Amino acid sequence: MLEITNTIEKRKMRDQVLDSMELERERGITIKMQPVRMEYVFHGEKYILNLIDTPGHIDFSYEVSRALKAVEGSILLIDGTQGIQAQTLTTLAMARGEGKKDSKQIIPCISKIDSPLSRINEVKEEVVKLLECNPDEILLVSGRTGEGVENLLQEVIKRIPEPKATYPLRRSDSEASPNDNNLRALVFDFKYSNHRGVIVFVRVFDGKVARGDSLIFAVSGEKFTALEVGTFSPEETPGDFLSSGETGYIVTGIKKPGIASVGDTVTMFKNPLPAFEGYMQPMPVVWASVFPEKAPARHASQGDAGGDDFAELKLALGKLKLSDSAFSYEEESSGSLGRGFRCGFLGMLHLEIITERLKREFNLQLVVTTPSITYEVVLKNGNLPAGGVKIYPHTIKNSVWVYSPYFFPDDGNIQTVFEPWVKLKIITPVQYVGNIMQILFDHEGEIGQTENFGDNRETISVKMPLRELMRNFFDELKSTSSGYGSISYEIGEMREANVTRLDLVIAGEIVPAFSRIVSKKRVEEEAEKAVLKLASLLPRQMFTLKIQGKALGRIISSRTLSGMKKDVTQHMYGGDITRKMKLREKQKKGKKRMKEMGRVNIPQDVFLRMMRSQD
Ligand SMILES: Nc1nc2c(ncn2[C@@H]2O[C@H](COP(=O)(O)OP(=O)(O)OP(=O)(O)O)[C@@H](O)[C@H]2O)c(=O)[nH]1
Ligand SMILES: [Mg+2]
Repeated sequence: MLEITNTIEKRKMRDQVLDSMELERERGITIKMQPVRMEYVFHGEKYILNLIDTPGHIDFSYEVSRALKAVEGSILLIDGTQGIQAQTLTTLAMARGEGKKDSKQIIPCISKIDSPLSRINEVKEEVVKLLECNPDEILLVSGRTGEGVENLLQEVIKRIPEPKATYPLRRSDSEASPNDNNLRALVFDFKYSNHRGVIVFVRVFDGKVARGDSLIFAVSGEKFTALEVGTFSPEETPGDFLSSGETGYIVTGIKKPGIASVGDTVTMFKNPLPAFEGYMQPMPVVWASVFPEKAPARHASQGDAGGDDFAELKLALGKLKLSDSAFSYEEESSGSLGRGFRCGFLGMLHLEIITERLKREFNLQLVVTTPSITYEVVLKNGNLPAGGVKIYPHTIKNSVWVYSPYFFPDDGNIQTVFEPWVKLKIITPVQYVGNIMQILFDHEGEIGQTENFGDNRETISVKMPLRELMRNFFDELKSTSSGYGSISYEIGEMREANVTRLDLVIAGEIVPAFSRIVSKKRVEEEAEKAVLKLASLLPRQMFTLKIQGKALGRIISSRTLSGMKKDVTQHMYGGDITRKMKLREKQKKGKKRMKEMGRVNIPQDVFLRMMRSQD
């Protein structure tokens, strides 16, 4: 389990993930769950264990929640050199199925016991405190030396109940024809293969499924034939059938996107049974727009802006979506950047990984806009923004959900704005608590409980606007705590927000990609910072250029970039001063015309650098 640290480490992390994906073997941070089936003989009996490895990083906790529905219990692995991290608390809450009836067995386990840096006894104390368990229940393992692993497998067999069918069986088997097998399998993940279409990863709860069976998705209603069934050992290994209690895959041959979805239930076409409850669709937390870098030619024929690059990007996004069900996107068009896509991500690491995959795997040159979040805006009148909003039923009257800063309504049309808050857990060594309190204060944090957490560490519960969390909070926390603080968060309630749209204006024109939502309290500071940054990045033009920050209906920050001086009089030695002046006058006029007619050409690099770390 790892946490976001500073920017360099973040980049390293992203690269680790991508490298391991390229190698097709997991060596870096896990971002996708990985099912594995293994056999184990214990006291002369053969057991089949269906295991799923899950990611530890907060952005991918959705994977954990999905995997949990497919299993009977879980192993909570705690790094013996790190102890309990903030993320452990979130994962644990999920594994316990908080608020649900069927809480499942959890086996606490301390790993890396071979390492001289392990603090086994202290970590044990933390675990006892957290789980309110007996110290003897905690297992010790090393993935490196293999110590304790056999014991762990045996404890899984002893402590985790064996899978049971969930659907009531027919009164007598004789009543059943070969076709009405009570199959119910939960789709907890899927992937896409060019040749074989969608391959769904399933946990079979009831009945069994064999190759050639005629099946149907209970929710989407799509019928298909099982072209192949098999298990993960850990590679996909074809078999004759999958039966109740097993985890495996079904090759569907379906090539249309949007049909297979996680949480759907696979059942027999001839004997369809009710669907499982399914999963909540994860809400994107971070939004950013992605455009092909080759901006459309200025006067490109209408409707063809972006050309082939756009089509390629569209294809690439479709493919990514087929291996990442939590990723979402839709088409949008922006004046200066042409046609692109508004994409929703589960967090910043998710965003970085998707955009990097687009570049590396699909060889696309992209412009990615500054990430932003969703606001719910209650309008004064019914005048809807021109785009970039969603209207959901059953929400506040006259309200729209804005997920594109450029479309955030003008202040005059806003009654109230609501924004998402996050519930934050921080675990830190006690000596950093003072400094952390200061940055919490700077980020509008509402400090709740603080609790001593054994071994001179402290847990702090905080509520904070998501907007503030995104304002470099992770990096700041990591640096004030010398890297020892860890954070985990979940999205909480919507609260009223005091925010406004800040536009950047270049030569009198708003550049939509640079618009952002900022706290009204910080609007001046933010405007000044953005204008200065843009001024430092923009190449000098032939003419004088104004860069302005505009918010609350007025210009609040402004810089002028002087034009490049090309001395038109240079070739004239001495001579008549009035002739020189005449020439300069002429040049001035020419520049004015350029300014009026010519649009400022913003190099793509400037977009990228403006986006990179807002601070
Ligand atoms: N000394 C020692 N190092 C280990 C052990 N297990 C894992 N490591 C190292 O710890 C690092 C992280 O291991 P992973 O298995 O990727 O950890 P993880 O919990 O799966 O991480 P996420 O997938 O990001 O949640 C790697 O560099 C491993 O080589 C162990 O038992 N002992
Ligand atoms: Mg892992």
